[in-house]
Amino acid sequence: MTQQIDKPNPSTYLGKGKVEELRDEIAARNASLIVFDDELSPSQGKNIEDATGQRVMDRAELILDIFAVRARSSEAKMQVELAQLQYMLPRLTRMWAHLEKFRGGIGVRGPGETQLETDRRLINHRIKLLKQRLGEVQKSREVQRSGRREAFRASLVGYTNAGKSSILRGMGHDDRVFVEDRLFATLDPLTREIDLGESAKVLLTDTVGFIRKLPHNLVASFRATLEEVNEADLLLHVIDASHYNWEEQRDVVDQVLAELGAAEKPVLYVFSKIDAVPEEELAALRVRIGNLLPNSVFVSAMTEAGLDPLRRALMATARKGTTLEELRLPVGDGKLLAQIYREADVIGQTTSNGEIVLRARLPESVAARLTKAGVRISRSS
Ligand SMILES: Nc1nc2c(ncn2[C@@H]2O[C@H](COP(=O)(O)OP(=O)(O)OP(=O)(O)O)[C@@H](O)[C@H]2O)c(=O)[nH]1
Ligand SMILES: [Mg+2]
Repeated sequence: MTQQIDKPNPSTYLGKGKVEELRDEIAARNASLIVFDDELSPSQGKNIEDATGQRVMDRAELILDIFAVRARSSEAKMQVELAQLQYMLPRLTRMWAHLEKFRGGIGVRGPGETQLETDRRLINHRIKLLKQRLGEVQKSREVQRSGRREAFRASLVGYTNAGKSSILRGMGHDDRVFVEDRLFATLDPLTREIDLGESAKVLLTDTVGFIRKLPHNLVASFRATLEEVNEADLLLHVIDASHYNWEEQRDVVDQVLAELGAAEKPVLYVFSKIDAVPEEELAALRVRIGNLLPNSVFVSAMTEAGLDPLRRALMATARKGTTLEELRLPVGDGKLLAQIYREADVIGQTTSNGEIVLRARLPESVAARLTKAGVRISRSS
């Protein structure tokens, strides 16, 4: 059911006549649940329930429900529970009414003020506890993260179902990455080390998908997870090129990124699922995007080669900020030599005057560490 209206009615969202229409519709269809594709205020939800006699769910509650079903890790579960409790708090009176109805008592009185107060206190207590625990999880993750600070990091972000996990799966050759044709298949961030070849590596992180009108509680409680985004050197904004509405989806993602304080991050736009776009359309899209968003690549996760443009772009970016150096170390220090090959992009190796001389690309941080380990480094011409 839709309605043209200047602005939603503050007490019933729909206009008065529409509410009556809705009531008739419910009776005619014998419906037991009403879902609104928008967020309702607590009183709007209650008033519509009172007027129709049926359970009302708004967009936020529905999204929270889906999240609750998908949550796997204890962190994701805590984040969802926190968001659900925050959603519930101002709606407690109504939630109680459902409970009473469910028990089926005739003339059962409401819980009364004192019971409501108790519940409110309990919920507030639980919210505090969850926030505390999530804070601890976040701290331990920061410790983990500091261990991999040296590496070049990229985060996959984008609208839900855009193909983020498929890209991680394809790039990492890892079938354990969960992919499914459903909303919010991924809730927990997942990081894989991706070998780009020529000893260039990137830490690629998959994140929860965004959606239009994402409930605010949810954004807030997933902030810790999405901090991965703020840690990244580069954001890979995945856009489903086969979706008729990809432009709006892109705007939504940009908005959420701005809310997360990540609007200034370098972004590479990754147009995905191009195998599902008709050829002429794709050609036109490439031309248009080439002018609009020059820093973009077109990929498909369906074939190995389909991801090559992304590999090349990542390689180029990973190389920026690295310089070509000449490295000298004593012949025979196999351990040090192995470390160099592991951490730098070695281009050539010779021996001169009892020393191994390497030409290699490496970031400052690695150069500093190798110098400490006994390698002599000078800028190569
Ligand atoms: N045709 C085609 N389908 C794809 C491609 N990449 C992903 N898909 C399909 O799109 C759906 C969503 O893919 P996911 O990788 O799970 O998407 P996601 O962005 O991780 O989704 P969420 O985790 O829910 O946010 C799945 O059914 C995939 O099989 C592609 O390159 N081509
Ligand atoms: Mg996913």
